[in-house]
Amino acid sequence: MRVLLTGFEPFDGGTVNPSWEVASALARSRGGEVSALRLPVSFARSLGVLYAELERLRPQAVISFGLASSRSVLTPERVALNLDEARIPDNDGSQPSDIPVVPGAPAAYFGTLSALLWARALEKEGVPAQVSYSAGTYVCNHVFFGLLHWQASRGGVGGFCHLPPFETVSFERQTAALDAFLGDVLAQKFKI
Ligand code: PCA
Repeated sequence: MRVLLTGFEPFDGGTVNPSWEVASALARSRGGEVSALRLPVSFARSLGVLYAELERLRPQAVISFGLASSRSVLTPERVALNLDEARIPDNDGSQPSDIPVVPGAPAAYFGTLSALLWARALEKEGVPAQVSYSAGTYVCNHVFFGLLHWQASRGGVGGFCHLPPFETVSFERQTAALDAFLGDVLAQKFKI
């Protein structure tokens, strides 16, 4: 089974984005069927980069990560909204307001990798986790919605997890817990 992990470049003045650190570390240690893709924090460019890799790789599962700097636990996301509403400019200086991610697409999609089982699996590995019912309306939600929209017609399952800063939950703890979850996904424990 091919699994694609995605993380983001730094944004909002940050120098490191934990989502890319974790995604790339997981892909490095697993290798083979697991690969990682770094996405720009850009409303205009992120989905083009993602879609090119999805076409090339045709992964059965895509697991995406983003930083939620104000959260203190790992939060698998339940839902993606068809809405861009940027509180701050993206890395291109663009700040869309009240526009759809994909015009004419449904108002929302549910993630197709169970956020509930994901959160439970992470807690079992000893990291704090909680299902989130809003991925926000910034670039993370944009990518999650775009991913689920692509998969709705072409197949594959998609999940998104917001990660807290490493000062709150260390790189080692986040990576170890997510690696165990990835093992469950690869062992097809999630009906993929
Ligand atoms: N977090 C932002 C975008 C990139 C990232 O890592 C978000 O939550 O939308």
